[in-house]
Amino acid sequence: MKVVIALGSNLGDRKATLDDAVDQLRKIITITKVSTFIETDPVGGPDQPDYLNAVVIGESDLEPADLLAKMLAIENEAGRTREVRWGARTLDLDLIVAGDTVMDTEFLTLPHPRAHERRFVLDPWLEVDPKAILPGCGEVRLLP
Ligand code: A4P
Ligand code: MG
Repeated sequence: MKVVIALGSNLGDRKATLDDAVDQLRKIITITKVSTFIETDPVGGPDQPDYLNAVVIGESDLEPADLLAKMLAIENEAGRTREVRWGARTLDLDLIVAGDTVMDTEFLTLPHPRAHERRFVLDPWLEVDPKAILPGCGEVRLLP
């Protein structure tokens, strides 16, 4: 199953955190593409530092819920805490797409419900996959 994971960091040594997260992700999925790390203005939430964002594409046989659990463990290892929604974070890992799975449970919504409206996800994703497809939304296009 093809999986697309978005990475974001805006606290601490952002580049080192993302490099390390990619290494950790390599242990749970077969990574085929890693985008450039791009600097982005924060979207939503309180006043906070700029983000470094990236997208990783890979292959995985894990159930999406199991994959998400492993991603949350990687976030925790990176010192992620949750005080405010959309607040600053050392590491955020979002599962954007898992094959053509469409689901909406308390813990996991696929495709990621906000991915299609976020340049910090779409720009790096299209860089590594110009033919990207969001199940239920069709071909991924750049926002104006
Ligand atoms: N969850 C459900 N579906 C998913 C999914 N597809 N992938 C649940 C990942 N998690 C999913 O997430 C809350 C819960 O969502 C998880 O426990 C999981 O069970 P979280 O990471 O604790 O909270 P969050 O990230 O603050 O909330 P949310 O709503 O996921 O925020 P977003 O939409 O990820 O936005 N600006 C820039 N420039 N760059 C960024 O990376 N990120 C955010 C967070 C805001 N602004 C940003 C950036
Ligand atoms: Mg998140």
